[in-house]
Amino acid sequence: MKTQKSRLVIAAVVAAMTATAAAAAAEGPAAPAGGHGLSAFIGGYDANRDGVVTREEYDAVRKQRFAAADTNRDGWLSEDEYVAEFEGRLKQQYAGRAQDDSYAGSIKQAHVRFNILDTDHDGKLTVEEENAIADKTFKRTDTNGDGKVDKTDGEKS
Ligand SMILES: [Ca+2]
Ligand SMILES: [Ca+2]
Ligand SMILES: [Ca+2]
Repeated sequence: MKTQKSRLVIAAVVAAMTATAAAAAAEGPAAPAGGHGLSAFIGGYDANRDGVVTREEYDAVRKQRFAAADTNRDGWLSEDEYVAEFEGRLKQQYAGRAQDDSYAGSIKQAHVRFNILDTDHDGKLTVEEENAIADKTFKRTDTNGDGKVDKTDGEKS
C-alpha cells in the first residue's frame, strides 16, 4: 500500500514537472499553421496563450509573420514567399511526422488564401491588402463585438 502511494506521489511530481517544462517551452501561438474556425484562430494568434486574442496580438503576430515571409525584403510577398512562410510553420507543427494528405491540402489552401489576400491580383501581397482582409476577418470572428476573440465568440456556423 505504502509503495503504491509513493508511486502515485512520484507520478504526480513527474506530471507537474512535465507541465512546468511544457509551460516554459510554450512561446507564441499554440497552433502555428492551418485550420479553420474559432479554435484555429485562437491557436494561431494567441501569442501569450491566455485563451484570448486581442487586436494587438492579432496585429503583432501578423506583422511578424509578414516580415518573416518577406525574405527578399522588398515590402511585399510573392505567392512563393507567402506559401514558404506558411509551410515553415506547418513543418514545425508536423515535427518529423510524415507529410500526409492533410499536409498537401494545407499547402493548397495557402495558395488559395494568397489569391484571396492579393485583392487586386497583381501577384503581390502588400501590407495594405493583408491588413484590409485581416481587419474583416477579425471583426467577423469577434462575433460578440467586444474587440477581442475568445471562446465566448462561439464557433461560427
Ligand atoms: Ca517579398
Ligand atoms: Ca496585390
Ligand atoms: Ca469577442
